[in-house]
This record gives sequence, C-alpha cells and structure tokens, in this order.
Amino acid sequence: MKTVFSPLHNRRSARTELDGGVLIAPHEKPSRAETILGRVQQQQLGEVLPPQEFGLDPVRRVHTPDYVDFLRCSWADWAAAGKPGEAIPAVWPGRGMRHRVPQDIDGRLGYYSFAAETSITEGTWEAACASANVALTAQALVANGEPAAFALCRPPGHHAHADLFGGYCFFNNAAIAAQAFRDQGARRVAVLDVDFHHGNGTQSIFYQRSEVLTISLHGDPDLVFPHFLGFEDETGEGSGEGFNLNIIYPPRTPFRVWRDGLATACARITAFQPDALVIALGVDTFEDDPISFFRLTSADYLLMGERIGELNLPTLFTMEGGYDVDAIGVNVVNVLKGFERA
Ligand code: SP5
Ligand code: ZN
Repeated sequence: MKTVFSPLHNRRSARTELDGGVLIAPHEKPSRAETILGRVQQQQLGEVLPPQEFGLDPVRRVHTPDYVDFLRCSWADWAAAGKPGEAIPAVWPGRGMRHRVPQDIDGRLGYYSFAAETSITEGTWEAACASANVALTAQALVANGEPAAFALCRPPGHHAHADLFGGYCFFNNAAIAAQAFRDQGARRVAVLDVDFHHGNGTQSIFYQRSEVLTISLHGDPDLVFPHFLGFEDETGEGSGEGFNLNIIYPPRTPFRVWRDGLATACARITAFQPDALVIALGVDTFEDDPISFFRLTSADYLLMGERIGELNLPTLFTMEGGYDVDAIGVNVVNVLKGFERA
C-alpha cells in the first residue's frame, strides 16, 4: 500500500513534556516518524508520496474556527508576551468557572486544552497542518479506489477535540479524514482506534452522530490518560446513541485477551456496513512501550493487521501513538503487512 509522509513533521520538535513534576524530553519526537518511514522503505511496503495542500476548509469541518485561529497564533502570541520557555497551559476553566475565551495567552492556552504535557512550540502549527494534509492525501487515495493507504501522520491526532489540544495532538487527523469521506459521499464511516489510549477527541467529535461509528480499544481510563473519558457506558448521545463503543482493559493485557475486543469491534463494524474504515493506528500497546501497560509483541501486530484486513473495507490508517522508537517501525509495518496478506 502507498504511504503519505511529510518531512515538515519535524517542525514539531518540542524540548519539553511536563511529566512527574519535571520537564522531560518528549516521548512524541521526530525520530518516531523517521523510523517508521525507514521501515516502510526497507520492507518495500509501497510508494511513498508527499502530501497535497488541502487548506483549512476540511480541518474546519471538524475543528472550530476559533480553535484553528488560536493554534495558528498561539506560538507568536506566547513569544510576543516574552515568555522564556515553551507554551504550556497552567490554568483551566474548572467546575463552577466561566467558559469564555480570555484575551491573555495563558488563559487561551487553558481554554483550548485538556492536558499540560503537550507544549506548543515554534513550528507546531506548520507540523500540525502538514499532518492533516498527510491524512487528507491518503484519504483521497482511498476515495479514488486504492484498497488502503497509510497516512504517516505526525503529530498524532486522536486526542484532539473540536476545540481542545492535548495528549500530543492538535488536529484530529482521523476525524478530519472520516469527515472528508462523508463529505465526498460516503454514507457511513467507521473509525476504529487501536492506540493504547482512548480516542477521546474522535469520540467527542462524532458522539452525537449515527453516520460515523467510533470504536476505541484502550487502557482503563480509571488508571491512565486521558482519565476523564473512555468508559464503557459512553455509547453515544441523541441520534448518535449506539454508535460509540469503548472496550477497556487492565494492566498487562496480552494480545490473546486484546484480540477478543478486536473481534467484538469487527463484528460491530461489519453490522454497520460502512463505506470506508479509518484505523487510528497507535502501537503504544507494545510490551516495551515506556508510557503504557499492555503486553502486545511485534508478531502480534501482524495478526492485528490481518484481522482488520478481513473486514475487506476501503481502509485508511492514520498514525497515532507508540513510543518505543526501537520497535515502532517494525510494529507499524507489521500491522500494514498483516492487513495486506488478509
Ligand atoms: C497519541 C498518544 O498516544 N498520546 C498519549 C498522551 C499521553 N500523555 C500522558 C502521558 C503520561 C505519561 N506518564 C508516564 C509515566 C511513566 N514514566
Ligand atoms: Zn496513545
């Protein structure tokens, strides 16, 4: 299958991630994408294409105009305010407070975020735009008849809500692509999120809609990020009722347990009869991932891809998490090769 990749991903190269009360070198770093690209080429998965420029209209189909404007201006506003470090939110509209957009950059950072580990830096906007274009270019390949395509997105997207950044995510690439399928005439689209973390942004964006089925398999949010969404009683709202499915697992879950949830998800997708499938592909389910707690092995990713391939649907993969850089290339390409052999 074809891969879409942009070297502009490296415009996002943050120096800081707030973790454990200190600023560490971020887990979500440029070498992740370069390692995946290297493995794609070495394994001759298929042609690697640069993204086309789609502009912000398809982004604004998912994200609010004020959030898009905030992201575009946030670094300049922060720098103009004379702040010495990277832009890190430190205040939020908590319970009982006003949900209005403040003028000051510290207030705006809190208004438009749900987590503080994700610093905004010079170049973050350019990389986030390139990542959305990567997803949209790969989406167009699938819409035009390719059986599948791999959007090697970086930064990732599945945590980003319509107007919130966090969890290393700014634009929700999977949601933008799913919406693009819809806007081009797909009646139903399914998004299956296999990242270790709940796809809170994607769930939230489509929560009240029945034409986009969202399913996420993830670590119990009672124990891990994003902590405040992703429980199994979240099934959708209004006409979206019944069109969101969360499957959660405890620490040390191996593939032989995880795959039961995948089977449940696949049965639901088949019953939904979508015209297209978007896979939010994180490989932070890996046994050696530094921030996660599942126990999938590199060989398991072949089986994961094969099961997804058995759905026999036009499929777009968007890259999400995965932080063991030594194994990320092998694990991601194993999913894609497993998919192709199905
Ligand atoms: C796209 C994606 O996978 N985002 C994940 C965001 C997780 N952010 C919170 C990370 C908290 C990490 N704490 C690590 C403690 C072990 N050193
Ligand atoms: Zn993740």
